[in-house]
Amino acid sequence: MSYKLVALGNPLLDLQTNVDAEYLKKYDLKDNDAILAEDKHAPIYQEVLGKQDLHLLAGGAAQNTARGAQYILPADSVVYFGSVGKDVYAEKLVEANKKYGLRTEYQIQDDIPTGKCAALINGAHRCLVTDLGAANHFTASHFDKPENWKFVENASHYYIGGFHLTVSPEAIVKLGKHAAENNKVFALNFSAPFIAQFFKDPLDAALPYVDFVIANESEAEAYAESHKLDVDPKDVVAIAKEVAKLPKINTKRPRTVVFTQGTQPTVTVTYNPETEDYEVQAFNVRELASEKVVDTNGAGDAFAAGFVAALVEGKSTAKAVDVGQWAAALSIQEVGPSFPFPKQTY
Ligand code: 26A
Repeated sequence: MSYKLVALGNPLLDLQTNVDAEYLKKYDLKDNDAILAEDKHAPIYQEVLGKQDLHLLAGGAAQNTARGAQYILPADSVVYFGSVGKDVYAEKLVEANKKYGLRTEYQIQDDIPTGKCAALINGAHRCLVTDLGAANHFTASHFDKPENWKFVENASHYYIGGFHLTVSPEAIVKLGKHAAENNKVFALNFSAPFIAQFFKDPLDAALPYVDFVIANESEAEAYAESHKLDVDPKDVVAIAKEVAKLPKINTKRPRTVVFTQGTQPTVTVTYNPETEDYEVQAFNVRELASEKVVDTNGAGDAFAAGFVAALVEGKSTAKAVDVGQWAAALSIQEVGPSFPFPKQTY
């Protein structure tokens, strides 16, 4: 059966360019962050368009993951939902997705431009400043269209970018309910520290549906702080245990929490509510010579792509982490959230 994986997120075009520390400071930006643009950031988009080293790349965190999962899986495996405008930016996204064979079922906004993300690269770090544009106007009603809901019903796995919690928590819960009621696999990425900090309520409302949480160490820390967990905010295993044991609607599946930590080991924690036991595992990342690293924009999305693709293939959590780490290593050797062609296989 085709289109086993349905992904939902904010489709964005990445405007990627190199900047120095001074540029980030001028706009009050951290060197490794992902934020929604405020008015004071508006000039950035004009400035980057004038830069010699500008790359226009298909972005949007969950869209990157969807493209990456389709890169790994057989043809016609992944369908992605989100909202775009009617403009050249959307055409660029369609073109990139076509190259990977990713099917998109966009909700199209007539009068709102496609979202964009200034991906400001500073050495090994990347700061992402997003103007959501049309992506902010996605509505759960898109799934009321029978042709779209058919994809949802047909799929076995769902992947949600946590960034979409700022847009349509209703759409996320709609998919989560369907997954839980039909014992299908539902995965959510925390996406960025600001989601746990400022979108705590929609995040908490989505978590009961989630079988797999995927996040990095700074998102884990933000979760621990915003939820006032009584743990060391640097202790990813302790935080993963807290998240893994949160109430769950589909009791036929345990919850697994996966925390990546850059070049430090990836940690997974699975909670078994019957025995009240935790299975804790740690997996070293693949070593990559520093001169091979082109940029880390999209590394986390690529990890999620490999992880979720392996789940779709019915692989174990351990194998899924391995495929995730393989995909991340591939992607950081490319400019932006991309994979190499001709295609590589793991
Ligand atoms: C709501 N926000 C801030 C966002 C994003 C986002 N994708 C969805 N929503 N901010 C940055 N990104 C994307 O993250 C990718 C790297 O992980 C960027 O477009 C970039 O491709």
